[in-house]
Amino acid sequence: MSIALVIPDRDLSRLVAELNQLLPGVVIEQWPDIAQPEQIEFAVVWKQPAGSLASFTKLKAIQSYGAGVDSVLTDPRLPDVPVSRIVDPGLAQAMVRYLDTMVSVYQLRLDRFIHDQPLQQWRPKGPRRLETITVLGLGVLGEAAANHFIQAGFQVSGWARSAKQIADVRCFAGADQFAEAVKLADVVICLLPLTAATDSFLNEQRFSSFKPGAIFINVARGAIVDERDLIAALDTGQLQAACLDVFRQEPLPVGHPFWSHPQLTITPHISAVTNIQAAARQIAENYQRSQQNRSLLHQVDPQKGY
Ligand code: NDP
Ligand code: OXD
Repeated sequence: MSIALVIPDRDLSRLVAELNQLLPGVVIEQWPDIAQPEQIEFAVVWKQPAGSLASFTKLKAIQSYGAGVDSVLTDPRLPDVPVSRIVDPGLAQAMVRYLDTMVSVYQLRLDRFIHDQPLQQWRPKGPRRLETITVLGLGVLGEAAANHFIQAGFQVSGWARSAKQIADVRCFAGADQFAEAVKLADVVICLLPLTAATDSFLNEQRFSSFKPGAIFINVARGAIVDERDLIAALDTGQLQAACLDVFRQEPLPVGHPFWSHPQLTITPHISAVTNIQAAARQIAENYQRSQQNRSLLHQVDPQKGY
């Protein structure tokens, strides 16, 4: 009856303390210091090294320590057990707050004024007119974002794999309807999962479907975007600006062209950070469910990749 935390390079003391309280008597071990791998029945993982779960021969379930599972499912030696992810209203709230803030930043042209400050340039200009928003991905986070921007008075479209009905949101589905979904948007927000189908999906061809001069915000995964094509779209003015919270390689390497691009605003993957208490409650619940051979909360479909 042991849980392994396979979450490298993080201080896990608060998570361990929460889990000890919620699951008294259950042994919590931290990878790589796993005394008896054959006793591990439940693994909590985030960017686990490939093959690190392979020695857990009694594993019943895997819990991602985040909302995304891309880094979990790409492990070629992942045990064949159910995988679940964190779904937390607090996480959605944090994401909506970040997106709302960034849209205000662009409305007020703060991106330009912050850029002008070290140059000592005084270039006043009125707010940008941003009226239409398209959200790519209408899952837990995308739907929360779409609903928020409807309430805030924007015209909102959304795009997902399957058809959706969300009050006041123009919903589009499937690759055939992508261009239609984005063509009128002043701001396009990416909240897609990273899967085989979305890897490098936002490339030159897709950016060319955007409204000329659109603003792009990526809070999903860096690898959904073709980096060179994004820079080219900024350089030609097809995109007037972009905000990136996520990157193909994190931390974003020193010297990467994104750091110094004047039309880019960068944040270090902080738009919606996993809340330790909320995550611990879901981990405890799913651990108990796995012990009782019940289905897990927020289980993902490995075939779809999310
Ligand atoms: P969900 O799984 O709830 O939703 C995913 C959405 O994307 C669904 O609407 C799905 O369509 C759609 N989708 C998936 N594949 C495709 C495709 N090929 N074409 C069109 N639409 C597609 O995910 P969440 O909303 O919870 O999270 C989204 C992502 O946000 C996570 O995967 C994670 O990578 C990222 N994230 C980033 C954080 C950060 O701090 N930056 C924090 C948390 C999450 P359908 O509904 O039809 O299945
Ligand atoms: C997540 C993330 O997927 O933090 O939860 O990116």
